[in-house]
Amino acid sequence: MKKEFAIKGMTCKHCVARVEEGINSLPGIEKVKINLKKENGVVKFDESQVSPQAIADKVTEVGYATEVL
Ligand SMILES: [Cu+2]
Repeated sequence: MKKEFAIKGMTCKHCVARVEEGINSLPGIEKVKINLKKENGVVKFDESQVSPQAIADKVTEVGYATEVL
């Protein structure tokens, strides 16, 4: 399944990399596309292995406010 997340507080490509790495560390992640300008991320994942909430929790854990859209 594919979900979009609003991600607030990213200021540079390092922030993007941190969010990407965090999400990619979860099981079942297939594709992560983070957009700094739009302040969002689109994640494709296997919903039998990971939930949208778990992805949002990870983004929060690495330091950014997020919301599942
Ligand atoms: Cu940054």
